[in-house]
Amino acid sequence: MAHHSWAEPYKIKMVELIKMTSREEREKAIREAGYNTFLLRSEDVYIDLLTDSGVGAMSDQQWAGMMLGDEAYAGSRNFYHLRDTVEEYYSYRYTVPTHQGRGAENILSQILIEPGDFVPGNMYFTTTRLHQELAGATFVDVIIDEAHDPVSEHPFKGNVDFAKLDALVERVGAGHIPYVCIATCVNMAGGQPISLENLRRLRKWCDQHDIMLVHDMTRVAENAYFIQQREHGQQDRSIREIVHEICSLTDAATMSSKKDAMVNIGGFLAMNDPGFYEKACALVVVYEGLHTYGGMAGRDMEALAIGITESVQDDHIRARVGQVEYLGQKLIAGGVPVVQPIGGHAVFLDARRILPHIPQEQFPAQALAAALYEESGVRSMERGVVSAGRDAATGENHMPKLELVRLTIPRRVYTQAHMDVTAEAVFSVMEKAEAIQGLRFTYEPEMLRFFQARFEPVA
Ligand code: PM9
Repeated sequence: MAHHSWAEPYKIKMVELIKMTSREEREKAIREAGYNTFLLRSEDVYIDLLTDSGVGAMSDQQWAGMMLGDEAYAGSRNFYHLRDTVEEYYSYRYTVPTHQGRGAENILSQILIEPGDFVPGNMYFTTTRLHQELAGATFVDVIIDEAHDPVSEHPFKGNVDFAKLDALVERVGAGHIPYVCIATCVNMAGGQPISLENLRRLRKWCDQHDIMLVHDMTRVAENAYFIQQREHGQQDRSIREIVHEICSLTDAATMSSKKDAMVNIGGFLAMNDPGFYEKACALVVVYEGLHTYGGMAGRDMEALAIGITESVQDDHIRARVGQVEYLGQKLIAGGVPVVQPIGGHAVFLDARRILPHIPQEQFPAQALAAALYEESGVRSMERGVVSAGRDAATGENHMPKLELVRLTIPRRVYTQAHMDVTAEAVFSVMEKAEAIQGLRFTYEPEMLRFFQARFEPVA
C-alpha cells in the first residue's frame, strides 16, 4: 500500500486537561501581563505555542528512566550514560552537563573569548549573543542575506556567507576571532537549516584560518531532516547518520536539551579537546555544579540520554517537522504572510506585512502576539525588535529586518486539531488587524528585555 501521509509514531497514554477562557478574562490577563506573553500565567492559556523549550512530552521510556536516577553527588551512573550517548550520537568526546543551554554558553564564552574579540555566527540568538558580549566580544552576523528576507524560498537560509567571513578576517584579523558559532536550524531566521555542503566548506575555512568551529546544536535533528529532504545525495541517509556527521564537522557544542532531546530541563557543553574540557570542568563547579551533574538531577540526565536516542529516529522527526509544516501550509493557504520555507520548530508570522500601519518603533510583533492571545487564548512569542534588544556599544535599538511572531510547536504535545484551531485563530486576528494598536515600553529590562518587559498601547 502506497501512503504518503505521516502519523505520530506513538499513542497517547496520559493527558493534561486545558481550558478555554472568555474574551473578558483574556483582555484582563494580557493587560495585567503588560502585553507580554511571557508574563501570562500558563493557566490562562489555551494552546501554548510560546516555545518548544522544555515543554515536550516525554516518552514512557524516559519516564521509566526517571526512576533510575542515581542521585549521588559525584560520579552518577546517569552521567556516564549521558556522556556515552553524547559521544555515540553526537561524536563529542567530553560532556559537561549544565542546567540548560545558557549555562553552557556562559562557560564556553568565558573560556574562549578575550575582551575585544569578534564572534561570527549564522544570525544572533538572544542568550548566545548576550554571553558573548558579557565576555567582551562583539557578535558579527555572517548568515546569507536570504535569511533576513521572509519571502526568499532558499532551501538553506541558515548557510554562512563566506564573503562576510573573509571580510571580517580582513578587518580584524583571524587572531581576534576565537571561534565561529554555527546554529543548526537557525531559530531567529525562522527555524532555517544550514546545508551539509556549507558546513563542510566552513570546516575547511576554519582549518585554514586556525579558528575553532562551535555548534549550537539545540535543534540539530530538525536540521538533519531538512538536509535529508532537500540536499542532493542525502535522501538515503538516516537522520542519525546526518546528525553524527554535522557534529563531527565541529569542535565543540552547546546544547539546550529542552528542545530536540525532549526533556523539561537540562543542557550541556561538549567538546573534543582535553585542554578545553579541563577548563570547562574548572568553571562548571563555579556556576553550575560538579562536572558530573552540572545542575542536573541524575534522573534528568537519564531522561536526556534516552531522549537523545528518540530525537534522531526518522519517523519521529518526520512527524515533528510534518506537524509544523501542516500548520504553515494551512496559514499560507489562508493568505497569512509567514516566513518561507516553513521552519523546523515553528511557523513565523510576518508582523510587518500583517500590521503595516504600526512602525517598528511601536513593536508590531509584540502587539500581534498580544492580540492573538486576546482573540483566541493561543500564546505565541515576539521575535522582532523587542527580542533583538539594544546595541551593546551605542545603546540604540537593533532594528532587525525580521519582525516576527513565532508559533512554536512543542514536541509530541498537540494534535492536528489544535493546529486547525490555531490557524483559525490567526485568520480571525488577521480580519481585525487594522484595529490593532502599537505599544510602548512601561518597563524595559537592561538585558534580555523580551522576557520581562512591560508595555501599554500607544493610543
Ligand atoms: N531557546 C526558545 O524559546 C528558550 C527561551 S527564549 C531565549 O527558542 C538556541 C538556538 C535556543 C535557546 C533557547 C538557547 C538557550 C540557545 N540556543 O533556554 O538556556 O533556541 O536552555 O537555551 C528558547 P536555554
